[in-house]
Amino acid sequence: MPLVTVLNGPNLNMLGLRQPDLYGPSTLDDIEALCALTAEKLGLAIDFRQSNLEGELVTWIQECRGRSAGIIINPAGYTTTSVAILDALLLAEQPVIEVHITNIHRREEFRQHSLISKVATGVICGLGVAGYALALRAMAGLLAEQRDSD
Ligand code: DHK
Repeated sequence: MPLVTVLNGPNLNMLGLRQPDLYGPSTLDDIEALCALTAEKLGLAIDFRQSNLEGELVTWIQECRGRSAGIIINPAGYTTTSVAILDALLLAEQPVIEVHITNIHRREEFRQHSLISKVATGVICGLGVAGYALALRAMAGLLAEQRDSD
């Protein structure tokens, strides 16, 4: 089964408590369960992780090279600032889907300019935690296309 790495950036471990009016009531454990169920239906394996540390995320992305088939990432607060995460994603050489729970384009201006989008095949934002399941579906399609063209 192709392995998809699902990475979550800072403060996403606080979902459920964090501004539920914006981010909704689901916890990160709920999102992991949703991803596990969705991946199983799609015939994908997942490695689901969260870190508050930029360097740890960079190391995990480096480890994806040659290990996983695709990366789904909610870079959270590192979206607009992390050249290090951008560079790591570039060298992973696999499809990247960027997810945001909220619609960052309806929020403060400083949230709207994603560096990560420069390397993302696609971006899903504003659809709540369902965005993770949608990203997995899209990733299954991308990986199937890749397999067909090999
Ligand atoms: C999550 C965060 O932590 C914010 O820093 C982003 C994103 C938005 C989200 O919608 O999932 O600006």
